[in-house]
Amino acid sequence: MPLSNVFQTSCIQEQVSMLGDAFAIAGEFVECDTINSGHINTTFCASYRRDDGQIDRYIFQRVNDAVFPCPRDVMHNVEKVCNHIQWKMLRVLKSPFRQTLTLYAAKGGRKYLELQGSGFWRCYNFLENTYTCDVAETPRQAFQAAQAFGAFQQLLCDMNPADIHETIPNFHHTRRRYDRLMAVALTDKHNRLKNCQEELDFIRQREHYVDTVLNLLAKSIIPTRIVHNDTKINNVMLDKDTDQAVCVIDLDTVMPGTLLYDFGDMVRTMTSPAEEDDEDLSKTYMRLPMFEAVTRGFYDSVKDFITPTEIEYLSFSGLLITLETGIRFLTDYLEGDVYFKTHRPEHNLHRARTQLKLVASMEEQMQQMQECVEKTFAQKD
Ligand code: GN1
Ligand code: MG
Repeated sequence: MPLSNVFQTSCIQEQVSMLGDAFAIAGEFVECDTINSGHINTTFCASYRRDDGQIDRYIFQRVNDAVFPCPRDVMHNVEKVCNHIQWKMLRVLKSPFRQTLTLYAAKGGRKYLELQGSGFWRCYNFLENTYTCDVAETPRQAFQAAQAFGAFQQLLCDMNPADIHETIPNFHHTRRRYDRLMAVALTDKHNRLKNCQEELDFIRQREHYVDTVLNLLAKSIIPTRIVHNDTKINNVMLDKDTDQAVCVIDLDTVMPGTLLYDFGDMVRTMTSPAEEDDEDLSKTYMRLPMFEAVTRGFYDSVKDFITPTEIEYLSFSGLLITLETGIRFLTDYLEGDVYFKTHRPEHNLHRARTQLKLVASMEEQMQQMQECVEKTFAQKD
């Protein structure tokens, strides 16, 4: 039976087992688990037993083509970035391949498989003895993750921007995100505005933030760089024994942008002790020691190329990206949960609330955050 037919008729275990063959994976399929941490793509970890009994694991992922209108462009970018990083690791850093993602080729040699009616699939190496976390439990984890995202940026700094497609145009265009929320609130198609008027007002009172970084970019006061654009703490694999960062993952949104977007999203996801969707808002706040760890880790990797104006806006970027993410969750809530995967009623509203709580907490501590950045970046070594 052709693979695309299998996908229309069978259970997920059977579907994933068939993928191994399409990606020329050696061995017999054993089992697969769903990985539920991402909000966008569908991800499985599958294991295969080789003839000598050894079990190998692989990551299979279906690219969400509602979010990424052109998955071929996404795959083009991911492949370019993986190749560039592998080349640099080997040629410049002389490091082994553990730190890099490898895409497997599918039938025909492309690094993805297109199945009629079942979308775009890719297969990555599974990084053994690593883990991800949704919340930073120790400053070491935050330091390691921030250092890794900084190093990722350094690795990409000599990539040709013409090699990278803009897979989601205006991804971090905070002004457009804000205007879209206001437009969606006005129509209120799902009659949900009554549940989030307070949140909408909170955002409206912060409209003056939304153009700040866009203006810096437009006037070339800060440089446009190729950045990761989705630097959630769970997009770094950490070593199970040492907590050392091993590899940056989720390369789908690598696009031109600013380093401030990456720093900002780290502050958003590494400083709060609560998960992004925790309904108990008293648990969400900005922890200064974690902010210090993020700042030190990032400093360690970017100190040689970051510009003074970028440094000046680092702490503000935490506030901005957290507000922007709150705006995006609230927009999706009002639109009827069409973008982010949700796992319970009001899930997007709960997510939006944590973001806005975190914004308020950062506003209260902005001066300390700023002092921490200045102190860290004033170092001589
Ligand atoms: C999505 O794919 P994932 O779960 O790492 C989203 C990010 C948001 C994040 C919020 C393509 O990231 O932009 O910041 O959720 N990715 C896309 O948790 O929209
Ligand atoms: Mg992602």
